[in-house]
Amino acid sequence: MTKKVQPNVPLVSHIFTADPSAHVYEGKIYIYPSHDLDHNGPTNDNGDQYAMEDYHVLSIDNFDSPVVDHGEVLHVKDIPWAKQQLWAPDAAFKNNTYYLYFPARDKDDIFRIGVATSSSPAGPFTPQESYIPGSFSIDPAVLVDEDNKAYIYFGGLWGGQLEKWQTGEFLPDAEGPDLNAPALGPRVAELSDDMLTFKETPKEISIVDEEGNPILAGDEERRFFEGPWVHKYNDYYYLSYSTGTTHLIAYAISKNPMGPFVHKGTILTPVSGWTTHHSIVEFEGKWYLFYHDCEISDGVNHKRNVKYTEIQYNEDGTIQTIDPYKK
Ligand code: FUB
Repeated sequence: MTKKVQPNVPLVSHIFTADPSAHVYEGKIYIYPSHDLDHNGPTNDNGDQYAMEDYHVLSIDNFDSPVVDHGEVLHVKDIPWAKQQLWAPDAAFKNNTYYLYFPARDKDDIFRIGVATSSSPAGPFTPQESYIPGSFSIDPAVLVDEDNKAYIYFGGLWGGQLEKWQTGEFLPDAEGPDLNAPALGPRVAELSDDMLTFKETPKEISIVDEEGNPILAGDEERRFFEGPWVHKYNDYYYLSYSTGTTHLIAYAISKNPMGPFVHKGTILTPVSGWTTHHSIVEFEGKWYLFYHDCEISDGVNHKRNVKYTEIQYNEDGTIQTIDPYKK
């Protein structure tokens, strides 16, 4: 157990953590992060530095409480289909069961998305024998909507391999679209009622500007890169995501969980380190952004720490941009 949490301060420092997916379960905030490995292996655009092997679950009773680390809840050696790289996970609750969705490379080095289940939000989680049929790429995020339908959003460029799936099959040498062509969007699929398979072939989400024109691949301040997250506010679906190379968390809104989504602005300006990855959650009437930077390692990209800060909406539903280092 660590001392009381504070905004914009690493939640824990006894392990490296990243990609926090926060949810309120049983009246507490549960955080499902990646668990960064302390190693000196290769670093490249393929993401080999992110060599994670297991997941821990963190929780806080509220924002005046210490953080509880519930320990290792799933290890790659216990996932029959997975070879390596347990990247950004998310959790969902339905059917009286907690589901952990996670990406990993399969035995052919292709990223797939798996599911593991538990009767407790703190795990441990038991993985399914195989990955979700038809799944690919990284960064799953699941929204269980008010009508109890569940949607899984996923995708990531570069190491996340999304470029390689443009035809619907894995083409190892495929490149991203021309810079003047529409950017690749994250994928979405409704989940089956048992939450273990896709109900349909995943669709590509279109992100457009205020005039309805698709955001282009060369528009790196606004185009999707990785880390999709969807939350609901005032009957709108908010899709937020990392812009990767420009290090922003951007967002777009829609009345439909499958889009198209209209780009609205920036939620978070760049943090220390190359990546950030976030989630947004409501707790006791306020809204919070969980994200990561590299403060505890002084900027080493694969030794990250999760943090949180409050977000504010304007009256028109837009979100105020946060500078994570502004005092
Ligand atoms: O943590 C590994 C990868 O880095 C995640 O899957 C991406 O979103 C980025 O944060």
